[in-house]
Amino acid sequence: MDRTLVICKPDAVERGLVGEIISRFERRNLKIVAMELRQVDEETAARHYAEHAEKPFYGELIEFITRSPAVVMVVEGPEDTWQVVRTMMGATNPREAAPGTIRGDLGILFTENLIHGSDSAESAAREIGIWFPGLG
Ligand code: IDP
Ligand code: MG
Repeated sequence: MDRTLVICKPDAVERGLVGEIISRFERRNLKIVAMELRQVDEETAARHYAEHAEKPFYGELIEFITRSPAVVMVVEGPEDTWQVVRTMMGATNPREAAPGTIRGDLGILFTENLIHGSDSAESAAREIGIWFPGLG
């Protein structure tokens, strides 16, 4: 089996869309193998988004991801789960996200785009290690 990290960002929790997002994974026959509602601290946010530290939107991104609780989870499927989840998420900018995707159906803002999913197998391993260090 193959795992990826997903975060239902604070806007998803605030708007009550976590159930909708989880339902989509369940209907796709992906399994949730770890899940926690968590107030993200600045240090964890900085580790998670290290690749964006120099980007102009970084400050806004950290402020957003730490503003209220997020639901962090590990999702499992048969193979390339990160890719399946990314396809279900849609484009980063919800304005460009296709209808039928999570962002394309539910979102409209760039920073507040509801969901994070690892962007490669390597990212998935790194991010699962950050958020669920105890997970074998
Ligand atoms: P991803 O979440 O689709 O992998 P990344 O490029 O890794 O997209 O960016 C991380 C997050 O930073 C995005 O999900 C979004 O919340 C935010 N973000 C990315 N680019 C921009 C931008 O140009 N303006 C505002 N926010 C952005
Ligand atoms: Mg990314």
